[in-house]
Amino acid sequence: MTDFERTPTPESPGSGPDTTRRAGLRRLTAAWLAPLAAGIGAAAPAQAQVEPAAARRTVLRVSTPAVPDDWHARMWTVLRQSLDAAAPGAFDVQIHLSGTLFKQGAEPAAMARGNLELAALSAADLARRVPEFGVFTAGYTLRDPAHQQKVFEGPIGESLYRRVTAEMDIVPLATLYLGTRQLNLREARNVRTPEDLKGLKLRMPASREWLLLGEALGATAMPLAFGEVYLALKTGTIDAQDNPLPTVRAAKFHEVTRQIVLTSHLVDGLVIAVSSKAWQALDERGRAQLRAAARAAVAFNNENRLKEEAELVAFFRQQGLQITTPDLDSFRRAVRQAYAASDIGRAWPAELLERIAATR
Ligand code: KDO
Repeated sequence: MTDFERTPTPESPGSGPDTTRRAGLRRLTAAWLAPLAAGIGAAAPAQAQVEPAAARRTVLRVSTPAVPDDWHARMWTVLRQSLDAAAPGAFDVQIHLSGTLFKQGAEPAAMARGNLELAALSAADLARRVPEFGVFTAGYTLRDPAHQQKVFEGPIGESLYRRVTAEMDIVPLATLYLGTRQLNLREARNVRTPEDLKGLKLRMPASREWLLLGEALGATAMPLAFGEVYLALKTGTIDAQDNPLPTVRAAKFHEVTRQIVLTSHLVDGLVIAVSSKAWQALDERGRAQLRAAARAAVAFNNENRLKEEAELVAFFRQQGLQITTPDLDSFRRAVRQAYAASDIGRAWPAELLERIAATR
């Protein structure tokens, strides 16, 4: 499955004087050809029948930095299939992978501007406008995938989703399990405590929340886009990266690294969201269909990811990587202290963290 179909963006061909000239030319050619077409019959009427139906389809553009082989890239095809089955011909889901339409982190702004309809957004993306969402960027907040799903499916998720819609003009539909993030090192080293990561150049996604997490783990955090990580590991620009194991495999980071340290520092998730503009253009039925399709996509992703996550330690060992487990208590302690000392952590309502911890 490779889905790289590109739609015209405002910057790309499709507007401007050149297009106007081309459209004029097309009209002239059509006028010139019309008698001929009428003479031979079929072509012109068939065209006339197709166009109005196509014009009524709801276009949903998806942009994601995910690589084609990762579950949260493949799930978009499940979403498309679910919509096609529920409402044949009603939706046109256009999937752009590997950051080919918008770069990582640019999706919320593109959605608010009306240039993008669907995306899976990180907690760090959402925290920019809804700071409480940042609690999900903090190490060791969520216990495991089941805890994550309970929190997002319950009153906490519901009220945070409402805040996101009010502040960002996007409507969250469901939250997927991205996996549990682990450290992945270019050269093997003995890592027992955060002290052992001192001086290690650890790539993190580019936002202050992500960088805080990298520093809290004891490393020197360096911001870099996901699409640049493979090369940076290969050339030694960075010493390490962190991601869930299924992503390490899908992006082939194991080819350019020698060790995985099972810190399990973040039970990570992404929020599938639609732009408010696209949402408002749908009737009740269309909204229910889209919500159900997002849930089907999440179920597909979660099921496959959990299964694969359980198998990957053996796979990476086979590939020659060292897999080690550090002293997790010392990592938890260091992370807790780092967040307590930072402005970002102090800004989160303590009551929210308590309610998350109390969710069973
Ligand atoms: C990454 O850049 O490390 C990250 O895992 C961060 C996530 O929030 C998400 O953007 C993810 O990349 C992409 O979907 C690529 O898998």
